[in-house]
Amino acid sequence: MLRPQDGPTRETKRLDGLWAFRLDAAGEGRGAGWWRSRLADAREVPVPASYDDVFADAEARDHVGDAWYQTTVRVPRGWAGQRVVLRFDAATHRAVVWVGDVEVARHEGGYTPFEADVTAHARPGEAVRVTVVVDNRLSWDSVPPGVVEDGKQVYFHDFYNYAGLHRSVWLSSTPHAHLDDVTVVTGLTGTTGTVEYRTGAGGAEGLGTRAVLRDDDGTEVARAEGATGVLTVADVHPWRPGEGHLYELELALTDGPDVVDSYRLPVGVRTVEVRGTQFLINGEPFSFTGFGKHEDLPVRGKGHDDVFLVHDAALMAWTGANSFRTAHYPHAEEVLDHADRHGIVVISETAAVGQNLGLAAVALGRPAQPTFSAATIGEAGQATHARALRELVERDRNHPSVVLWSIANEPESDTDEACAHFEPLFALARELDPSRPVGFANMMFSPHGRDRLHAYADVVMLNRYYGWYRHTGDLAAAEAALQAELEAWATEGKPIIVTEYGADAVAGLHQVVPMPWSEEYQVELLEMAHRVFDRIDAVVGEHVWAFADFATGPGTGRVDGNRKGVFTRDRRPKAAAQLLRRRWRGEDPPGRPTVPG
Ligand code: BDP
Repeated sequence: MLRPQDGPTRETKRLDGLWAFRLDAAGEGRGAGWWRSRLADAREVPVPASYDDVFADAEARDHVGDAWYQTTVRVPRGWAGQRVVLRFDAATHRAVVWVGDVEVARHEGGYTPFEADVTAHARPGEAVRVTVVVDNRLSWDSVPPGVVEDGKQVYFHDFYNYAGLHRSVWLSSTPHAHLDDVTVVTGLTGTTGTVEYRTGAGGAEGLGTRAVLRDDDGTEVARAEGATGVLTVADVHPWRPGEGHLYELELALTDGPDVVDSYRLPVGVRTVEVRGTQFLINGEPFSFTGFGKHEDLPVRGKGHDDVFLVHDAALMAWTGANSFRTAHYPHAEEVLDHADRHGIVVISETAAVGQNLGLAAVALGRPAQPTFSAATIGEAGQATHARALRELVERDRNHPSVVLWSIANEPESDTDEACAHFEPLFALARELDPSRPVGFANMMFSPHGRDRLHAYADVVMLNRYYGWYRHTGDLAAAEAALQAELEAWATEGKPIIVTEYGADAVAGLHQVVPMPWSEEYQVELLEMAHRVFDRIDAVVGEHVWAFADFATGPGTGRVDGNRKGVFTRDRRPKAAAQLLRRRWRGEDPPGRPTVPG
């Protein structure tokens, strides 16, 4: 699947804006055929956005089940004779789509795109009705998992279950003979770069394929013929952290001298490799500094927003962060495009979070249940996880910013059943993308000596809360415990990235003698962790949890959401932001905020 784009042979029309909307907690719409006519009793909802917080009522906020979206779009007249495609960048968590009266698509998984060829149902020059039903329920078979009990959605992860059309919706045209897939893998040998490309096409029998690579000033640097090939770039300008140099690969389907279809893909030439305890980018050791980051905003929920895309990147740059993890699901593709252009390094994660009922028993008081079993996450849940991983890799594999796949966040990782669930997923990730390392974020209950999944991973990724959930308020004990555990992990001979560490802090709560929840305690906890990281060579990454405060479900440990943000939910810095800037940029605040790139 290729993303919609405007070019000599393709056009796009974004369907964002206000759509008609109706909640359907009783689940009547599917039986009654609500897509067959104008949605009755509808209110307006913005797309893209979560619907949960925009209406200021509990009905939307606590909704469980179907929600209906509808709009009308006029198919451009100029698209006559073209193939017309309808695409959703995300519909959380699953959707069915109709054009007019006809079902055109069904998709499971809230954070990856899907599309339908709607040529037969969308006549150029005419208006068509597009109806979508989005279901926010989580089950044992979904990723992430959950259960509906007494009409209430229960889930085992620590962020609000926002739902809706979170990203753009597109109508687009392509020629009937069209490129429909491209994969690039890049290499570096000395000053020479290589771009290995593989294309797929539909209805293109008898047509040729041409690949032309241009530098950012438009100069052609390499060209090849064929659906697959290798382009060689002398004196290559690599993509590297902090400098997102991109070439442009123009692919064309050709009929003799004529171009039938053409598609452009930005390409960063870089390599990623794990060697011993080092994480190498372009053969050079790389240390991750940055955050675990949610897509989470007041009112918008998980709706993508370019304002905060740019603003959050500016704030991360202000702290000196060079990277972030897309916790705990694939983020909007615009975020990765931006990271590509600005040399921001990304760990890309599936939405497999909360696959840990041992943790749920302790943290949420859930009954003890096996996580991976026929009655809980079984074969169907495993198949959904595999599909989510496949869709993530297929979506993100051409982004130079993405250097590491995270298969899951804090799953159960110390049982035979966990091994049986995960071993095939690690194999799948490697089969889909042999060019990137693979890992998962391990949780504290599975320390070194107990965890078994790290054996499959290239990188040890640890979420550790010494000084917060353990040794609360006792940073001396926390320091000794963190040191001992990291030393044990270092014996594995793999790079260690601490993918989460941190403390809640309510902005404005200050204490001379720091206690948990104050800004000072958050600073002291981070300083403690940094002392430990600096003593252990195998630690090649520190991602503070979290970039900003974010919404969660209700809980006695949450004050209007999770407060482990270094920034508040409205992006004001806590004292910890200043500390990170000093550590990561070596500069004393206050300084001038800088926009990356
Ligand atoms: C970790 C999770 C993260 C939570 C965090 C916390 O990976 O999603 O928000 O802890 O408790 O367990 O703040």
